[in-house]
Amino acid sequence: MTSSKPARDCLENGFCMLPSVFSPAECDRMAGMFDAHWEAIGRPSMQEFGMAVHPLLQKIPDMATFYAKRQVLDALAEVLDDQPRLTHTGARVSDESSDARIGWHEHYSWDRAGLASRPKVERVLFGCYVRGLSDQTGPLVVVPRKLNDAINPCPVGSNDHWPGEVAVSAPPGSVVIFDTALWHAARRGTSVGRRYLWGAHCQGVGEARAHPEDNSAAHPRVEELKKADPALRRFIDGKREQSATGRETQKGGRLKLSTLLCLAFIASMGIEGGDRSRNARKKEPRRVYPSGFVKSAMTYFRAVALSSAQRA
Ligand SMILES: O=C(O)CCC(=O)C(=O)O
Repeated sequence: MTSSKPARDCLENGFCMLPSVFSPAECDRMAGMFDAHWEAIGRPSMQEFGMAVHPLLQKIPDMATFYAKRQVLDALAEVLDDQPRLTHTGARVSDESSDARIGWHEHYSWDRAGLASRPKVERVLFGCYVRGLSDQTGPLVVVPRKLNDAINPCPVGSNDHWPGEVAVSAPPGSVVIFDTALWHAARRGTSVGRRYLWGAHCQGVGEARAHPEDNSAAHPRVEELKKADPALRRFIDGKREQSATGRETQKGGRLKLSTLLCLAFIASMGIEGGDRSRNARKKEPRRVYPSGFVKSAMTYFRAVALSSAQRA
């Protein structure tokens, strides 16, 4: 189990916030894609729920360019304690004419009896709040929970204040990751304008259970983008990254530096080249360290780079 802040926050509170993951220019591009989609489908009313876009990657496939953001993938890997796999994509665009609130709900859907003993968060949602979260833009509201807490019934009306609730605030372009077991709601903002939320559900590659909200990202344009971005391909296809030694890597597919150095050092014992005859050894004693170590480390890193390039 990891001690990164996102993972600790999710274990302790059921959610974490990654501030300003996306730049203002990226946020404007996202908003532009949603505005263009709204035009293309005949300018639907934003009343009640707003414009729901599900599955997002089938409706606006170019949004896939934002899904394999390194910082988000790393945090997901820490929270899930496994390499993340994309299982659902969706979005909601709302404005001042939409409902004042989305009522309390959670997305757990699996056997609740297992919550008390589960060793980790098995499935999360992540949402990117393009214009941020505040009273003005409309906050996400959550009831913090610990990993092994039960999901108790909502003690208040769906749109009522829940004692202990927390309104999450975040700057534009931030991402909130939260446990599917977290009770949450959302409020309309006090300002005029569109509130853009897009995101996903994710599980670890090792978590095979189906979920009623799973949806597909299959689309020819997404296939093209996957070819151009191996991280996106791994995220959508849920394939573990292979290391240069052919072994599956864990979490976000990254090998730890300490592991690489150890392997390189062990390899250095057998890679010393040159003339090893008795005479040659007499003339110039064999130097195993550091030259052999450096050489084999370079060989190993070259193999890692080559294997990454081949996979790409
Ligand atoms: O609009 C929001 O901030 C909440 C979204 C939500 O309830 C959900 O993604 O399940």
